[in-house]
Amino acid sequence: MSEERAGRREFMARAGAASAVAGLSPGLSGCAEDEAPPDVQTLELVTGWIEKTFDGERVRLRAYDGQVPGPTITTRPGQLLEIALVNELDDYAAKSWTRADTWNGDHNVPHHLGTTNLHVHGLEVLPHLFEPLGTEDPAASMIAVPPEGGVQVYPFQIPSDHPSGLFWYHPHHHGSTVVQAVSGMAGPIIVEGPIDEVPEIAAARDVLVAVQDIGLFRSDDPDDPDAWVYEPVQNAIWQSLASDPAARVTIYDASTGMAEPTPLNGGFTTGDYALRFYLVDGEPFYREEHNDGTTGECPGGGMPSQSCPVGTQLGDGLRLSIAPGEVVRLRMLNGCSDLVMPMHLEGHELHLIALDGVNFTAPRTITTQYAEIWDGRVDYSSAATSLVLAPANRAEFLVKGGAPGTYRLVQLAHVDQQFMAADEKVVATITVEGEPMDMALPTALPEPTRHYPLITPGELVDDSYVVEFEMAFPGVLNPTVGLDFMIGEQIYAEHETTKQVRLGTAEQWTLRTHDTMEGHPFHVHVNSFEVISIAGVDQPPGTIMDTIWVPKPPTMDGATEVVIRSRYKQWSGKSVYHCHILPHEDTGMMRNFLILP
Ligand SMILES: [Cu+2]
Repeated sequence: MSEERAGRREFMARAGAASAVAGLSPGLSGCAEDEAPPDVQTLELVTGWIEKTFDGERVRLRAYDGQVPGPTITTRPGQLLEIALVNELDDYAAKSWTRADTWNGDHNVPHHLGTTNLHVHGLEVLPHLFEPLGTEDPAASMIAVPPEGGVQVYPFQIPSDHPSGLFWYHPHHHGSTVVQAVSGMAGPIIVEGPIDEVPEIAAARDVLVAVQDIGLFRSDDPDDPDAWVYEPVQNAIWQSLASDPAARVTIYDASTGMAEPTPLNGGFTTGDYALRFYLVDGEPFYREEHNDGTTGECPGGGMPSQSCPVGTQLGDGLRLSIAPGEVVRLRMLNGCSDLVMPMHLEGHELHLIALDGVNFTAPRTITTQYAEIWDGRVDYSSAATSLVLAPANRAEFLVKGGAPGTYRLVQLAHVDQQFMAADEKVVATITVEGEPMDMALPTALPEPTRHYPLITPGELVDDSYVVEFEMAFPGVLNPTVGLDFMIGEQIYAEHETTKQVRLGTAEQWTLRTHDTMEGHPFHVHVNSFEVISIAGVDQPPGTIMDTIWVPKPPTMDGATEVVIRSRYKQWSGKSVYHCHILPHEDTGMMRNFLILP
């Protein structure tokens, strides 16, 4: 153990003691003597670089605790989950590059790529993006844990009525979120609780299906030119549509106002990489590379033909063997930076029990249908024909083994739903084999009490707020990035807060795409929402999510709307909502809002 490490352990011990004495956990301080001792879990997450080999390529990744995905954190309602985030990323010291001197100071341009923080996505805990934790100051700054040893302790009090299900964690420092997340920094969180005690669920094998993408370019390090890494020099932009390979990577020059060509291999990208791997539970199952701009054709014809990702399936994805009649519980995370995943399971019904960690009161049985190209429909009722997981969505579903055979869990191909067309990918392969079993499916599930009773129209104090996603090309507000990703025709302003809500009230918001050529996934922190309707299609009561795909408008000047309702239940403070396509978020598609006590 290094001295530095020992110092940290000491710090952790002190942090634990401090929380007990100084009341870092206000929810626990009033315990009567005859009550059970406080339930506290203290853990450390350490960020740092690791190296792996994917499909014969040597890749350098950013990781939590040396793992991709990061370690699964298991917690439960009522627990004080104290996480010390220790940042051991480097100070972005790529050997051949200068760093901060190329940053123009605009926070909607990728910057401070070694600085990080932590977001526990979907957990209904105190607002934790701005400092100090839970601050109600509308002008508060975002938590920025510096590289090379910065530490931030997060005392997350898990509410006693917190839903039990699958959540996840990832970095959320504006300007470095996508670079870190698409390098490997993401991990699952499982909240245990009432859903696990349903006998049919307790009897089922629990299988994690965590999907991530890893975006890469050839290293510019002269000492390590064969490695793949995502290390864009600040302001170096990957010109994915440039037909001249020599002009692929440019750096914006404020003196000329032009993006000037560079000899660099990689720059910041709003979605496409020289090489990308898709991982399931850390193993690559799909490889995507750019053609060279002179050969090859773009799959699906969704993009100009000179430059596009061309993909190859690697193996069968996650392999799962189940018996005929056996029930397994799959928990799937779409942790990808930008890919919407419409899912189809061959030969089997999906018995959907939860979305985004909040279970329904009864399973919804969905018969997904194969399509060569997904039709773009998003529906979470039993009439759905695919299970759509936007970036950041989770779905928990039961599968009961049918006739012996091999069945694929497929992400359907799509064209024109997003900026890039997406090929079909096999995420998992289920082999039904062996001695038959006779396991039952549940018919009723425990009510997730935190969200019940559901919000009634009479409870709404505001039903007119609109969140509108727009894009502009070329970028006017963000010329360095070259594209404007906006909400309400503005890009992100860290110190401004325009929307306020009040604890104890509920609101209905309309999410809308307009002036954009793709769909955008809306995510809001602190309180999950009930989805009322998607593109005019009513959703079943109790469809509680924290992220929802807002499909693209039918025409650029048309609009598609999603209607949601949220109750501001427990935590006040400054928080955010944003697009969960991470390159969009990092370059401006985010807004602050304030939950007033
Ligand atoms: Cu977006």
